[in-house]
Amino acid sequence: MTSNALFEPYTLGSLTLANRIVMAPLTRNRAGPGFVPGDLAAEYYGQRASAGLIISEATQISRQGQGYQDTPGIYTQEQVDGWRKVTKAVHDKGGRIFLQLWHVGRVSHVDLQQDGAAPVAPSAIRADTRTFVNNGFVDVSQPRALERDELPGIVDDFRQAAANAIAAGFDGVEIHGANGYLLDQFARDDANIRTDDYGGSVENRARLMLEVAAAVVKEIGAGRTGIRISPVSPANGVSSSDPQAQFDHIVDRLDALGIVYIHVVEGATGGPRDAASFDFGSLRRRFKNAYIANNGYDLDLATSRLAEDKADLFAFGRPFVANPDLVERLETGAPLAEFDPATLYGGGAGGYTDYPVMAGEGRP
Ligand code: 8OZ
Repeated sequence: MTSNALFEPYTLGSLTLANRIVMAPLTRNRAGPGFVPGDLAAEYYGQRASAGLIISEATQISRQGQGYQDTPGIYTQEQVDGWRKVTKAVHDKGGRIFLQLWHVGRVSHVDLQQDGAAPVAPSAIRADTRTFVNNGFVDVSQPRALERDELPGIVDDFRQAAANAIAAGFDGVEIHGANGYLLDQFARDDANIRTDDYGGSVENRARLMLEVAAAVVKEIGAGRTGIRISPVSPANGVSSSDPQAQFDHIVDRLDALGIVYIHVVEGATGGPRDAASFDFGSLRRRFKNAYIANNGYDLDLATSRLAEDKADLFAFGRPFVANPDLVERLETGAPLAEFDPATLYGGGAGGYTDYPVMAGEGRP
């Protein structure tokens, strides 16, 4: 085997990662009552601990921030205790894990909200997307626009969630600023038509995301704070007229905050990498800490992009579903297993913890 720097250790802030392969956040809809991650989640993440870094599934910071059935939270003591089992399982196997902090904004449904309330959004514009609720896919509900005086409370929910994540034993947090959820909704000028200081200009539309990042940094430290962005992804029905200017600005400000990584979905989430013309190199050049690249990477693309210094770390999502030992398979050139789409969202151990590692000498 020729040596490949992808499989060598990487220093992320004060952490040493065993390799440059990151497990991307994957929504699996298997939280128990109270939106608490259970023992199966600990087993699932523990099985995948050979990733250099695991980023957890998106995890709501509040009841209001939930948009899908059976996704886990990080706003109650029971949830913190559930996540502690997950972080222990990963750490016991020498892995590292960040928690992804999530507020879905308008990508929600009244049946998931307290007392059937409307989901919240920058503006009262319904997203052209669907969510998973009551065991089926349905159109999202009509949202209401957040009042300006509600925004500090949302920033504080992110801050508290970050503190809770550290209490649960996570190595850090990733702010979900991608895929058409609340912070991305604020950034995009088709979802945000506010006339106050959180809408309009590039600076105003970035304000909520940057306030959240600053609050999380203040709470847990820049070395434990990352963020995910998807500048040109149409995921969950967002688009914008000026993504380059918007995200160049955001990344400049994130760099000034000193956060430890930006995790960039290049292209359309889970779809074409060349969905729109956008200079991702511009984000890379603006940001001194780690750049995690995501979207449609395979071994060859990650290897060549690393050699070209286009990214530091590479996040693989769907391949981790059916390949708990993905790092070893990539390193040895072993074939990858395909996952069963029927068991991706919801259910129990089937299609979750029962994908085997490669058969071979010395393995069970
Ligand atoms: C797939 C299904 C539900 C949610 C994302 C959190 O796109 C998600 C998600 C993905 O970031």
